Parts: sequence; structure tokens; C-alpha cells
Amino acid sequence: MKTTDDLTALAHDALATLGVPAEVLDDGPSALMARSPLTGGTLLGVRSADADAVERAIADAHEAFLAWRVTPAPVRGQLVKRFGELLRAHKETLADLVTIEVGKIRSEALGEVQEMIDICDFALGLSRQLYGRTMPSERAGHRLQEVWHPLGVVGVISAFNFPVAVWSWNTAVALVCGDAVVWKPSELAPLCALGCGALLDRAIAETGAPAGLSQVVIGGREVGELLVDSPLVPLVSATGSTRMGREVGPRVARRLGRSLLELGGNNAVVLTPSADLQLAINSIVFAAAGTAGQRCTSQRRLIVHESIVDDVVARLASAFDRLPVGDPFEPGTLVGPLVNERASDAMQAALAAVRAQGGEVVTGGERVDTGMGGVWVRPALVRVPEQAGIVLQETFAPILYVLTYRDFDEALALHNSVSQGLSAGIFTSDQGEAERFLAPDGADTGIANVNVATSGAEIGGAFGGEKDTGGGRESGSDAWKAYMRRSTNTINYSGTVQLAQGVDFSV
Ligand code: UN1
Repeated sequence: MKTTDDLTALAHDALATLGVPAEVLDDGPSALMARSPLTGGTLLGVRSADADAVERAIADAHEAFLAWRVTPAPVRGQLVKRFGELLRAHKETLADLVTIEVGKIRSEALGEVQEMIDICDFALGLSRQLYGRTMPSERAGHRLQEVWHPLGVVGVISAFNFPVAVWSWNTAVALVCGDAVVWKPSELAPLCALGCGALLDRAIAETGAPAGLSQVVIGGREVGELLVDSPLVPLVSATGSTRMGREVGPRVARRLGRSLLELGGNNAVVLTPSADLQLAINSIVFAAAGTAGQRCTSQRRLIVHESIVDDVVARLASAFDRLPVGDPFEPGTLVGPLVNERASDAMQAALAAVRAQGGEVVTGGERVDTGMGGVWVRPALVRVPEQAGIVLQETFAPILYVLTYRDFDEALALHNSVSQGLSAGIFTSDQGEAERFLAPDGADTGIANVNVATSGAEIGGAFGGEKDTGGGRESGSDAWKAYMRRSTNTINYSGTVQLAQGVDFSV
């Protein structure tokens, strides 16, 4: 069992291995203190950026962008290739920092770094595939085409729960698109950010890319606000709560900037009578209890047919009761700590609301004393009546609400009755039900799965959601288009003036 001193020593080693310069460590009055949810203890202080430092970071990034945007995209791809190699070489070390700062179990911390490696591979390929189109012009001797150009400095604001991967989705894609990136990480995970920043800086230096392309600005809300308000930042990609997105979106829009928002989820699985129950239960337990319920894709709701609900609840309860809760560094642990005491308070408040609204906590929800000092809970399985208001709310903790349905239309209606729209799953062996779930009037989420639960998406698809989730898409597919500007070009090689739409304006 590790103490705060052990974790501090491990963090120092990891930062040194990743090449983080010693001068960013700072115990002064304005430093940001890095903590670990494993012990609740303070690890070390890091220098936070004041307004001048943020402005300088944006200006430096913009300067680097001016050179980067005219570097051929396949050459830009070599930077993410090298970054991916460095991530492969330092996977364990970066995963250590993820576990230390946000408490992920080993396989999930490694999996998060794997997402970074995967997006680098994807972005390398993308660097040769930033395709525009050629359209037939209505005029003889004319050509009509669109090309995609680099956009500028991308501001990335990330949350604690994916302290390295979400930045990398944005960054790997933005870099091949010819952009520079200024990153404001969560205040709960500054060390992860410094580690990533140092590795990328090394890749930048080794490949001869312009210094300054990647900036990490550590700090609180004020730092984020400077990014949000800067006219030199044409795109702000922000991950966090719907409340945060409601502030960021309009503020960026006021200066006619673009925002890409990845906000709250309230993700559900529909479990039908024809489902393979063992497959479904195993998938649901990971989606609901994995990452201690702290993914935006975590499963919050289970909508199960009334004919199987008692069996399903019994099986889930037995699985929840057996979940090994404890030290995430220990092999075998499946549920690590909550990120802080506030998360536990939010969980307890939600469980109190369940009881007040006629629901029943079937199992879990209690604190678990691991003797380490952090905040551990047993994931809670809860049965609620359909009208319980608490189900509409996202609580960032492991609570799974079980609701029942009688016919499929009712299941769909219940599924879509929340304001959030990130991810969804259905377990069925009835092809008709599966297709209806994926149909235009099926699940209204950005991600919808069949016989796969709500979390753990691959990077190759576009990631994001609708409604209160904010509408943004990042990582794979054509999400890259958000990081570029489109230029529509008409080229006249006819030697004559021909106006479109047949307009005659001869003088
Ligand atoms: C998040 O929780 O912010 O699909 C991102 C998943 C992960 C990413 C989650 N690939 O669960």
C-alpha cells in the first residue's frame, strides 16, 4: 500500500523520465498543488500560469502556427508519428501518473495511454488524407474545388477523468491539420499534462517542427477564460460539465469563435428479453462501475424488460458485491477511488434523493475504508420508479439506476427522456429491435451500440454527443474538419467572363 510520500517519489521519477524541466516545479504561494485521490495527500507544487504567461503561450503558439501551416501535411504527420513512438516507449510511466493523479486502475490507465498511441497512428494516416473535393462547375472552362487549410491555435480545456487521452485526440489531429495547441488541463491533473507536454516538446524538437506548437498552461478558471476570450484562438475544444459548456459556448460565440463541446452524459442501456444475459451483465458492470463511474460515457441507467428485471437485478447485485474496490496499483483491483470528497458528497446526495423519491438502493453506495486515506465507495445499484427526477441528473460517481419497460416504444421513450445525449447501448438478439434502436427515431445519442455498453469507444469513430452533451465531435472519422478552415475556390481558365446563374453584366 502506497503512502503520499511513496506517490510523491513515484511522481518525481515519472516527471524526470518524461523530461519535465525541474523549473516547472514550484512550492511558492501561487503554485498549484498536485494531489492524489489514493491518499488524499498533496504531492508537489507546480508553477501556475498568470495572465501574462497565458497571453505569451497563445502568442508563441500563434507564431509557431504561422510556420506550421505552410509545412506539408505529410511532413506534419512525422511529428505525430514520433510522438506516438515516445508514447509507446513511455506508456508505463505516463500510466503511473494517470493512476497517481486520478486513481485509474492499471489496465484503464494503460488503456488511456493506448488511446493516445492509437490517435497518433490515426493522425499519421490522416496527414495524407485531408481530402477536399472537386465539384462540377456550371460554367465552361471553370473548375470548382474546396481545400482544407489550417485554422490557427486550438485551445483545449480538459477534464480530470481522461487527463491525457482527450487532449491527445485534439492535439494529434490538430497538429496534422496544421494547428498549434494551448492546453489548460484540469486542476486535478497537472502532472499528467506536464508529462504529456514534455514528451510532445521532445518530439517537436527531434522532428524540427516549430518550437512553441504545444503549450501547457496550468491554472484555474481564469486561465480557461483567457483561452475562451482570445481572438488568437479560433477554436476552443472543451470537455467538462454541461454547466461549464453553457458558459464556454456562448462566450466563444460572442467573439464568433468556434467551440467543440464534450459535456455531460446520462447514458443508458436497453436490456431486452432476447439478450445474451451473461454478455450483457459483464458489459454493464464495466460501463457502470469501471473508472468508478467517472467517465462521461459511464452507464447511469439500465432500462430492462419487466419480464427479466428481477433476475437481472439479482445478477448485477451479486457482481457489484464482488467488485474488488481498493488500491488501483494492486493487480486485481477493479474500482479505484473517487477523485475527491466532493464526488462522494454528490453520490450520497443522489442516493438520498433516490430514497426520498421512492427508490431503493439494492446494494452498494457505502464508503469503503481501504486504510489509504482517499475516498472509496462501493458502486451502487438502485431501483427507481419511472418518474424519479434524480434519474434525469448526471452524478459523476458509480450509481446505476434500474428502470423497467413493457414494450419497446416505451423503452425508447424512456431512453430519450433525458436532456443529455452522449452514448447508448442495446442488448438484444432481435435484429428488428437492434435496427430500431439505431434508426432515425431510435436512440438520440451521438454514439449508439448494439451488444456493447455505453463506454470504451474506439478512437476511429467520431466521439461526442447531442442535446446537452454539446454537439461536438472529436477523434476519428471526419472530426478533423472542425480543426481546419474550408476554402471554396473557383478557377477560370476559359479566358472569358461568365457570371454564375447566367447573370449578364457586359459593359
Ligand atoms: C470521457 O469520459 O471524457 O469512450 C471520454 C470512452 C473513452 C473516452 C471517454 N474512450 O469511454
